[in-house]
Amino acid sequence: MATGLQLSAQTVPAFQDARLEPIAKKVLAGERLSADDGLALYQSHDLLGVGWLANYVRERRHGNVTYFNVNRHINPTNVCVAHCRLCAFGRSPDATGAYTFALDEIWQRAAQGVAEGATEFHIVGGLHPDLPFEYYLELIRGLKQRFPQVHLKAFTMVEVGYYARISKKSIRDTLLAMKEAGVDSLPGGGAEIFHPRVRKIICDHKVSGQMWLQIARTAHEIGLRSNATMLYGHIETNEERVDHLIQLRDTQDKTHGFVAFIPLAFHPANTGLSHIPNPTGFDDLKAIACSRLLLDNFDHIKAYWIMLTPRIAQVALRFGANDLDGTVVEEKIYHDAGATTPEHMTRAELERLIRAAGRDPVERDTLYNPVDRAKMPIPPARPSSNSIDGFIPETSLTLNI
Ligand code: V47
Repeated sequence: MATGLQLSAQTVPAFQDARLEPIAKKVLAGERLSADDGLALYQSHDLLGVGWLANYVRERRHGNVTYFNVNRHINPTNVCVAHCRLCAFGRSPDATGAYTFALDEIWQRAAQGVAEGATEFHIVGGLHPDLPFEYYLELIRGLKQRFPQVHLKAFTMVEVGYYARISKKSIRDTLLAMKEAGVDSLPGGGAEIFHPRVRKIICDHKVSGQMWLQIARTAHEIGLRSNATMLYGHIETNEERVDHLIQLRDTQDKTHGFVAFIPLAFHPANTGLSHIPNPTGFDDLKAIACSRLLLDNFDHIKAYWIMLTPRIAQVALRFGANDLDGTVVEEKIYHDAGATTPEHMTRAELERLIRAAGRDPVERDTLYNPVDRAKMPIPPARPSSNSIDGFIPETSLTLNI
């Protein structure tokens, strides 16, 4: 996209933190930042300075454009054998609130999503002890057959690792079977923090960080693109955050398969780490800005409004983010962990947040192709939730999906 923005060295502000000055020189020259630079950015209290630099990079790449999509999350089961301390979503099979959808229930949810104009189903769930790999393949085949126009972004690297184990297939063959069934790309969840010290405490039974990266590399090799995430705000150090981002950047240099990066703020309520306080707004904006600056080979940084709150996500559009994620509709992972945000935002509400930040909203599909609603059947209006964190949707917008 053309930016139309004039950015020059003369516009650089006076930084409160002198350590940002050599980093600013590199950023303006388009040079890659080192791990030490990353650490200095994370350690700096000059949030506006760090944010200015991230916004500079964001505008150089995307100008004023801010993306969002119309999507539907589907979580087939919350039964999970991993019992990660970070998670409030997973349940033992006999625990209160444990559920597993029959395939018919999934078709129904998906049909509702299509009626609302969804261009993407985001499908992730627990590691169920009894469901065979075939259940997930059937789920994907059934969705593809019924809704061929909808992009299926399904199953994290953690789920892929688990399916390979239960089906006794290699990672590559597992991914090939998923692709053949109709998976179009993979979401970025389960990455958490790659460092083994952290993983041992927050998600001991998940695939290792190295395995997560290997599964991502294999997916990219067979033509399945994916997102990537980092869960911050629990027990990780700044060094471990930087290490995580650099490992993603190294992988992207090799595969170019990552589409977007999403920093995920830890929500402690109802988890095994509930004594940890929630990350602050400062942490959230820092995470967005540092990832924009270090991940120079990622096109897109998402401010996932569900976990950031619509207000912080909106401000993040001036701290390096160029995407707000989507309409979502039904969100369980964060809401089980105490999120107080709504589970759904209409297209009009997303557009309003973006416009109010002085950005230009562009509806995209999963792979960031613009969606032209004029060429698509207009779905029936869905009643708006009417108040998202104090935001009243614009009534003049015609699509209310
Ligand atoms: O993998 C789990 C995280 C992820 C908690 O790819 C928690 O487009 C905070 O990956 N507090 C799922 N986080 C969400 C995710 C995602 C979201 C939006 C878009 C995309 C994408 C991916 O949420 C999990 C885990 O890392 N998570 N529990 C918790 N208590």
